Amino acid sequence: MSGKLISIEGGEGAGKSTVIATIVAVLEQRGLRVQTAREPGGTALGEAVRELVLGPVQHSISAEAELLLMFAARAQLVRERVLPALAAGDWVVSDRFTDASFAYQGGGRGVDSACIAELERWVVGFKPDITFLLDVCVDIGMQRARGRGGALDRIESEASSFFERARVCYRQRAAAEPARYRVIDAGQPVAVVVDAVQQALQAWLDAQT
Ligand code: Z5A
Repeated sequence: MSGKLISIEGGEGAGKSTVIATIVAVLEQRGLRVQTAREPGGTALGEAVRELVLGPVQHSISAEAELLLMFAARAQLVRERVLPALAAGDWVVSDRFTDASFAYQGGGRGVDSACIAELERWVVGFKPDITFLLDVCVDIGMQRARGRGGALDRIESEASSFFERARVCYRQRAAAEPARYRVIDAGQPVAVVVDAVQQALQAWLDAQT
């Protein structure tokens, strides 16, 4: 099987980290070579952008600047890691990808989705082969994320209405692209969420061969 890109999306505290470990394990059990990445991040430039957009800042960042920074990190990740990996037959599991820009900068900040779609076309040029959306209500996700302790980053410090808008956008995108998206009810216990992801992934993998 040729390499493919799998992305995991969802609000904060949705359980992406837990699910990614499961996805990697399923793929490796099938003898596939797997690389993981996160967005923003995954390259030296991307991690520097991550620090810039999520870390404590003394200056303001406009919605448009934030969007372009996300795409700068993505441009580097795609060229430095994703495309070479896929060309070598490796699979890439990414903690967030372009859908996050539609959800957070589009839904959350109100940037015109047509501008984001144009950046996606120009900078990336493709979509993940499959996207798992871990859908959980904002209050529960926030409780989980805050339960881990530590300081909130710049985006985590936004009001819950921002995350509500991002969630609506994610769900609308999933409804518009049912062939690519698998929506998982991430409000359930971890074991149930992991099982749901495993089943959806195995079924999709079986259909690829
Ligand atoms: N962002 C953007 O604005 N535009 C973009 O284009 C991109 C990103 C790419 C970085 O994302 C931020 O960048 C993000 C969007 C923005 N900001 N926000 N919000 P990130 O993925 O690095 O950060 P995050 O979404 O805040 O990650 P997170 O809070 O770490 O979420 P998670 O990985 O999904 O959660 P987790 O670490 O797996 O779980 C959180 C806790 O909940 C942990 O203690 C778990 O044990 C617990 N947990 C997980 N699942 C469950 C269940 N099912 N039941 C009970 N407890 C659970």
